[in-house]
This record gives sequence, C-alpha cells and structure tokens, in this order.
Amino acid sequence: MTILIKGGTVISAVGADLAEVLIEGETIVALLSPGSDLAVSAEGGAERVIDATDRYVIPGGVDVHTHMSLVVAGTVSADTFETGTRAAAWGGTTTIVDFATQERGQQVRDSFEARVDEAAGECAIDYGLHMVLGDVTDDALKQMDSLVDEGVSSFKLFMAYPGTVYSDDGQILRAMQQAAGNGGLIMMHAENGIAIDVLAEQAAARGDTDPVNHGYVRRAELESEATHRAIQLARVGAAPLYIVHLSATEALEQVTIARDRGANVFAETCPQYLYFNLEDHLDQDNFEGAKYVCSTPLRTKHEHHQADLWTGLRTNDLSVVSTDHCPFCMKEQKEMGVNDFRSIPNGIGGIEHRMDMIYQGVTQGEISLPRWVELCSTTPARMMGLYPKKGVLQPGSDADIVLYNPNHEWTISVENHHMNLDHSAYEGITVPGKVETVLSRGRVIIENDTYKGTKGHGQFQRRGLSSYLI
Ligand code: DUC
Ligand code: ZN
Ligand code: ZN
Repeated sequence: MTILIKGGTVISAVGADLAEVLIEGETIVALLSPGSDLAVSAEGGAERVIDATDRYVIPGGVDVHTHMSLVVAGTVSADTFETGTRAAAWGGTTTIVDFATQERGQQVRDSFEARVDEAAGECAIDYGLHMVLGDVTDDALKQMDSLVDEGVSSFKLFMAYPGTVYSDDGQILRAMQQAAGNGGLIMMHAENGIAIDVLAEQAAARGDTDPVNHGYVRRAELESEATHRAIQLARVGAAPLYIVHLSATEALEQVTIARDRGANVFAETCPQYLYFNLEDHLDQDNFEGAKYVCSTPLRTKHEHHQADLWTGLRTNDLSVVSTDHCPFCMKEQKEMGVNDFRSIPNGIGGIEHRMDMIYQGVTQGEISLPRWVELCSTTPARMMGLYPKKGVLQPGSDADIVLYNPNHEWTISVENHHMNLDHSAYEGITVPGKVETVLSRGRVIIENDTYKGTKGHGQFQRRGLSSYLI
C-alpha cells in the first residue's frame, strides 16, 4: 500500500516544514515538497491520500519506560501488553520499551525468556525490552553480553527495594564495568532504599500510615544522594548512565554537574513530576492520594522542583520524557495499602497522556515544538538504540507517524481513556491538542476516534547500542 500524507506541517527535532510524507508498505520512502502530486503520479499515484491540513505530522512517540503486567508485592500492574500498547497508540506512542525483570535468586536468562514469551503476539505497536538486573552475579554479568547481542542493550539497576531487586554498590560497579565493555546502557533507579526503609518503618511505627507518608519518607535528599553515588560509580566504571524517573531539583543538580564536566550521564523525567505535587495530589483525604503513589515520589510544591524540571528539559540536562506507566486500580490494588502506605503498589498509569501533557508544555511556553518531538520521540529512540528506524520521519525509517491536531481541546477522564484502569490520575485536566491519526509501520491504527489496530501487529525490536555512546 502506498500512502501520501499531505497538507500537514512536519515537525522534527530540529524544526517545522510544510511537507508531504510518502509511505510504501511499512516504510517512509520520501519527504516531498508541498504540491508533489506530479511526483507521485509519476510513480503511479498513491493508493491512499491522508489529508493533514492544519495538523502536525510527527514521528510516533517512543516511550522507553513502561511496565505492563508488572508483578509487584502481591499484585500485577493492570495493563497487559495488549491493553497497554493499545492505550499507547491512542495517545500517539508507537514504540515502547518495557522491562524483563530478574529478581533476587532468579536467573537472568529465565526471566528474560519468560518476558519475551509474555509479550509475543500481544502488542498493538512495536516494543523492546530492557533487562532489570536484580541479582548481579557472575552469570548475570555474562548474560549482559549475550543480551546486548540479542537487541537488549540497556540494563536497569535499583538502589532501592532491598530484598527484591536492590543492588549494592559493588554489584552496581560490576554491572557498570560490564556495560563499559559491551556497550550497554545502565539505567538507574536512584533512591537510597536502605535509608528510605528506615524512615518508612519509623513513620508506620508512629501511626503515620496515610499515602502522603510515601512522599515524606522518600526524601529528595535520598534521591540526590543516590544520583550522586550512581554518577560517581559510573565514572569509576567508565560506563554511560541514564537516570530514570528523576523528580527532585537536588538530583537534577547532580546530573547537571556531571554533564557540565562532560560525563556521559543522561536523565529522564515523567509527566507526573511536571504536573502533580505532594500537597495537592498525594496528600488527599479518603485515600485518594493513593492514586499518586509512585517512586520516585511527587515532590512538594513549596520548592522549585517542577520549574527546575522544565528548565532541565530546555537545557537538555533532562533528555527524555517517558511515563513510567505502571497502572494499579484503586479497587483491590491501591486498596492493599489502605492501612499502611508501604503496601500501596507504586505506580501511575499515564502511557496515553504523555504526548498531550508535554505538548501542553509547548503551549505554556516551557519548550519549543521541535523540543516536544525531540523529548518524546527522537532522543528516546536515539538513547535506546532504535534510531533511525524510530524517532524520525525520513526515507528508510519505519512509517510510525502521528497526525496531531494542535487546536483540539479536550478533557482527560477515566470515562474516555483506554488504559485498563478504574481511575485517572489526570482526571479533569483539559489539554490543548489531540492525537487524531496514528500509523504504525505504515498501517493506520487510530483514525476517526476508532482503533483499527490488532494485537500482534507490534514486533519485538532488536535494539542497537545507544547513539549517545562515545
Ligand atoms: N520504579 C519504576 O521505575 N517503576 C515503578 C516503581 C519503581 O519504583
Ligand atoms: Zn524505578
Ligand atoms: Zn518504572
């Protein structure tokens, strides 16, 4: 099938141009000047023309931090690969990178293969996997090399959650040294979990059990300290480092200092940290705050965290916006922690809203239009070894394309979202633009407010090394 998208403004990471996009099968074959009918008819004409007048035409979103069917503390995150990737498509995301998780005592290979099987044939859009190393043994280190060869070129480590996926500094250093040798990218959950667990136990012993205590005990200093430590370990291990879900000013300062001295240190933040805060969202009565329990936690509005995160997004000290999509229903899931915040499963569902919430940053004057595309599509693709197949509209790239209406205000609600979730953390937020048409590898999967995709269309992406390695 040959498709021509015409009349729209193509937005890339470097600018905006009136252009037509010609697709053959799954691939973009040309970007043409407007009014290219002649060029097309010379080839026999497009079989389908999509009118993109007054629309932005952008590379499909790349969300490199999601958790479908994640098993945590006696429950499982509510979106499966099927439902979560469908919701992603509705929100203009055409590639995700999720995680395979090795917990303490498990073999990396077993955990990886189980996750590959779980995702196979389920996804509406393309997907890749990072590997969580929750037990850095000699075998795990060897497996890292094989996984890089198999297209799994990034490894997440946790400085939190002792007893399940926590790594101590020696394990972290070993994994970094291995990554330095095989070209892998180390992703870090940077919070001092040992200290957090002490504070959490003390809070519970005092009877401070409401959801807001989750935010109080996961102090910004403990994110900052862990971020600093991770950066220094990466320096010693000579490995590149990517800090996930950064939320605190003090942690961003550590990343900025490292980058200013030229270190290969990168960080992502997530929409929840840009729009929600501890007082208004986490500290709500009637257990409503449980909807906003995630780690790292929401930060207080009385400091400058949100303004500083936006600044970081402008200056590139924050390079990527991902969602950390990890949805848990209130009923039977968040409710597990009704008497003790420590038992509330950590996570917010937001895969469907990232493109809209960050576009709102454009209309609010926080970032430019090209920066929106760079943060949500181009850089995540480059960072995770998916570029130039993903993250850019150019000949040879996959035809993963979104037509975005920048003038269609609408209000997010549990009533209109597509995530498998009984509430929306974004309930009632009016966003300025809307995803209208989505193509995944040349196939129209969202159009006219209708989902036209199928489970199993999404293919596993064997990723290369990060483009940011030097
Ligand atoms: N870290 C994540 O990246 N996601 C969910 C919970 C967590 O701690
Ligand atoms: Zn994490
Ligand atoms: Zn996560």
